[in-house]
Amino acid sequence: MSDKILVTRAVLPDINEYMQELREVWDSHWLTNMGPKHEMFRSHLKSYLNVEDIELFTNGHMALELTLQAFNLQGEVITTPFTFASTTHAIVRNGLEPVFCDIEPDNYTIDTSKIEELITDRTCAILPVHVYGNICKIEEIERIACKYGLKVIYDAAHAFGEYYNGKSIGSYGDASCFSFHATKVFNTIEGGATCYKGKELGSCLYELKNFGIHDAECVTAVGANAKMNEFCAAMGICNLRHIEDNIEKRKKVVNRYYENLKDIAGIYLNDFSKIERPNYAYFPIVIDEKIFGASRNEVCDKLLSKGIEPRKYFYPLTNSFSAFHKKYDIQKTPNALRVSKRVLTLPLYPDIQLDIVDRICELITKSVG
Ligand code: T4K
Repeated sequence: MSDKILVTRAVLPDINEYMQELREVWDSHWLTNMGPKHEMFRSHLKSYLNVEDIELFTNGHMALELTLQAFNLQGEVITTPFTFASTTHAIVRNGLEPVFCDIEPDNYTIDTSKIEELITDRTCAILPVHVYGNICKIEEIERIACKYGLKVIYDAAHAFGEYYNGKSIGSYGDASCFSFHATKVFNTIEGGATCYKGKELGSCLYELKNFGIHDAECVTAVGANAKMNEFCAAMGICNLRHIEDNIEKRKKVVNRYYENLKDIAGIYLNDFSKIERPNYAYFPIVIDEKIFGASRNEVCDKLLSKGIEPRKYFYPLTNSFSAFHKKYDIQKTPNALRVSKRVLTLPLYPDIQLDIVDRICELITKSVG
């Protein structure tokens, strides 16, 4: 498409490997509606993620939206605004009210010390986000949820394959939702999944992604069409074979960024050492203009002028979206506001050349003055 270095680059298997899977799809003429590739991928994924059960969806957003629907919630959901539009939209599209909690200043996940003050008699759930693969304070969230009888649905879109306390990240909460979008550590072109426990919830998720159809003559819910098709499932089967290799390559890129940027005053790096099995999904830097000497926007513009496209994930905050007509006070989430104005996510994908990483870091350093 261009010689630009973009924030990420979709990971693809060898085309022949994918063609081999597609040949079977061609032979079967079965393209979607939970076909053989869907079932095979689901089974491989369940064992890779080491979770009790899993349901596939057409994308990560529908996994979130339909999982919320499956719990039949009403009222308020405590969440964070430092995330992709999807998290907040999934709440609002279910007729629920997002209540925005601030984030931790250092790992950008929900600040659990501020959750309880937001709980009202209308609170029904907490929807925390493992931003950039940084794991939320799970024990504290569980303690609060248990005390107030709340559901916990994790947005684990960035946390594919990660672990916490020896357990798969997908096994926490009432459910955890992943994204397999083209831009993610692991992709199925478009795709997503919900990890859950219990047959009843499983049947509900299965039906909700297929219009709420229970059987040919019985429709029990107003569901959506959110089924993963066979082409996406086939991509998942292929990409899953190479996931460890790709994460290892990402690690090398992250290490190189670290070597180059770790001692620069005013640039704060994500602490991957705190993650049990990091997937190196994103490389965010937070720039303090007063100390570093140039602002996030100046650094971004400098890189853009040289054909490098970092992204401001996640700016603006979701609670400031014009879609909500100033309904939410962004001053109530000051850490989120501060980070969103200072964060820049640098290019990261398995095959990015290390000399390009060096060049990006050099340009960042030279942004000053
Ligand atoms: N929750 C969270 C916390 C999320 O971050 C997301 C998605 C979701 C939920 C919802 O999951 P999904 O429904 O999307 O499965 C991208 C992704 O589209 C989105 O999946 C992701 N988060 C978000 C953080 O980033 P954009 O609007 O920035 O994408 P775009 O098209 O600008 O692409 C970014 C870069 O990726 C491009 O510069 C180049 C590269 N790219 C992109 C595409 C589409 C490729 O290399 N190949 C491609 O096919 O949202």
